[in-house]
Formats: sequence, C-alpha cells, structure tokens
Amino acid sequence: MSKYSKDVIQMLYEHQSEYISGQYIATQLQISRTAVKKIIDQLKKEGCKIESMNQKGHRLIDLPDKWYSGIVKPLVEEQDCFDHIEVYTSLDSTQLKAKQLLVGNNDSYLILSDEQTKGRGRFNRPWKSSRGKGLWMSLVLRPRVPFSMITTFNLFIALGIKEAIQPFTDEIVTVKWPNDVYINGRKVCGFLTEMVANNDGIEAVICGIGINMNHLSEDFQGELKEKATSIRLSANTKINRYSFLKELIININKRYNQFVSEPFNHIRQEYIDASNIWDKQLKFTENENLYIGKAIDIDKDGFLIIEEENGHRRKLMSADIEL
Ligand code: BTX
Repeated sequence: MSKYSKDVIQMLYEHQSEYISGQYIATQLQISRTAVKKIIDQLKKEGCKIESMNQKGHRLIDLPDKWYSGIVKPLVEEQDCFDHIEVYTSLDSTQLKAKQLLVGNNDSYLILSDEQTKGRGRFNRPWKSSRGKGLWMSLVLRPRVPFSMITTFNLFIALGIKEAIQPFTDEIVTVKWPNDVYINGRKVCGFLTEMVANNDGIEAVICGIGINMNHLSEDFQGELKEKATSIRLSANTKINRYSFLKELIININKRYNQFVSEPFNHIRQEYIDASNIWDKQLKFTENENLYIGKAIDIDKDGFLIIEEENGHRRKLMSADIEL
C-alpha cells in the first residue's frame, strides 16, 4: 500500500460530486501519474467504487465498509478536540489500545477500529463488534475536574450520543441510565468509562463507545437477536459512516465541554426526559445486590433514586438495569 493512498482517498472523498484528473492528483501530491493510477487500481481492488473516465478523470461513487484514515483524520481534526487519531483494521479492543498509549504523555486521542476481537462491556462482559458493521472507538480525554464530578460524565456523554443518532432515524432515541442508548426497546449503543487517577487528580478518562451502525437483523445472533438493534434497522437505510462519525464527534465534544464547565443539574431535566426507565417495574443490580422496583428520579448529582416494592427508597450510583 502506497503511503499516498490515504491522500488520494481523501481527495476523491472531498471531490465526490465531480471528476478529478489523474494529473491534478499527481500534481497535488507531487507524484507521477503512473503512481496515481496504481493507487487507484489498488483502491478499486479493495472495494472502492471509483468511476474512471477518459478525459474527465476519477470520481468516487462508494466506499467499502471500513474506516479510511485519510477520510477519518481530516474529518475529526476539523472539530479540533483530539491531539491525534488512530485508525485500525482490527484490534482486540480499542479500550485496551487506548490504555497502552496512555503512558508518558498527556495527549487526548481517539482510537477507531473496523472490528474488535475482544470487545468488552462493563464487568468484562463481551461486546460483539463485528467487522464493518459498527462504530467501535475509545476516546482518551483529560478533564481537569475533581474526582467527585466524574460520576456525571456518562450522563453528559449519553445525551451527546443520543443527539448524534437522532437525526438518522424517525424513531425516538432514548438513554438508559447510566450508559446505554436505546431505540424501540433495543440497545443500539453501549459505552463504558474508565479513569486513571493519581494524588493530584484525574490523569485520563477512557471512554469506550460501541454503536451498532449498519447491522442487519441477521447480523445479530443469540440473545442479541431480541436485545439489539442498529441505526440502519431503525432508519431503514444504510448509514454513511463518515457522516455519522462527524455528527458523533460534534455532539460528544459539545456535551464534554458542557461537562467540564457546568453542573449536572443544568442538564438534569433534559436527561430525565430522554430516559426510558420510568413507569415500569425493573430489576436493578448494584454491587451484586438485586433490587426490584421502580425508578422514580435522578438527583442533582446524577444518582438514580429507586423505590422498591416495599416502598423503601434507595440511591444508586451505578447499577445494571434490566428493562
Ligand atoms: P454492558 O456490559 O452494559 O453491555 C454488555 C452486554 O450487552 C452484553 O452482555 C450483551 O448482552 C450485550 N451486547 C453485546 N454486544 C452487543 C452489541 N453489539 N449490541 C447490543 N448489545 C450488545 C456496555 O457494556 C459497554 C460496551 C462498550 C463497548 C465499547 S466498543 C469500543 C470499546 N472497546 C471495548 O472493548 N469496549 C468499548
């Protein structure tokens, strides 16, 4: 693979509505026309649909279901929220990769992978992350906030993810406290937040986000057949992964900036309105204790207030809720 391949794909992507000549690409990149032709042939082999016409040049029609760093990087850099961005074809887990890269720097960054072979959810549960179907990424952020504020981080981010998904579907996207996003009673996104801290405060927050973007029904197996959905299934059309990624970064960045500057109380009502846990009997598991009852409120610090069947009220910090 030529090192100019990512530049060629970026140029084709940015000029999608028109043809660009091999000569133009060659001049811009200061390489030969033969080199451009070789790269374009290689991209076609990989599955990029590129129309090549004599006299006119090349035009990108469609891309395979994978992340091209030549497109991802400029698109994310435009939002100016990360020091660097890394794109992989396959990883065990973006979360593990993000943690490996933490040492010896104070950077904020984004790790994205086409697939994860060992994607993990909370409590080490498996997270199915098949190739080309979803958006599997980890963000490393460096908020300068006291430890006590970190409990509300998930709640801000959940709203950002919900807002990114909503424009792609007519169905209502909801959040399930503290860190899932749902459409029509099925999970479309799960995310988890881990923290590295020392005596001086928070060193890094590592937020791993899994979003089922373009799964079809047959892509979900076993329990996921009943429990999971994708944006595509809800929208009834294939989702442009780059448009979605852009929307996601914009909305997460907006909510992250709000998280570092405003108390949870400012978004509390918005979060309550977006939640799907009200008015039903639920099972809550916290620290291996099971409670059955109803969710009745989220307090100003982001804790969930539940009422058990015997009328006893409890405040939960981070529970697993069975809908
Ligand atoms: P969670 O523990 O709340 O959810 C895990 C549960 O969700 C599983 O036990 C299973 O029932 C269900 N599940 C597994 N895969 C899927 C899926 N694709 N869609 C819907 N439901 C599913 C939620 O954990 C947090 C998940 C974070 C995943 C991201 S992906 C990028 C990063 N890297 C990594 O290894 N994890 C994070």
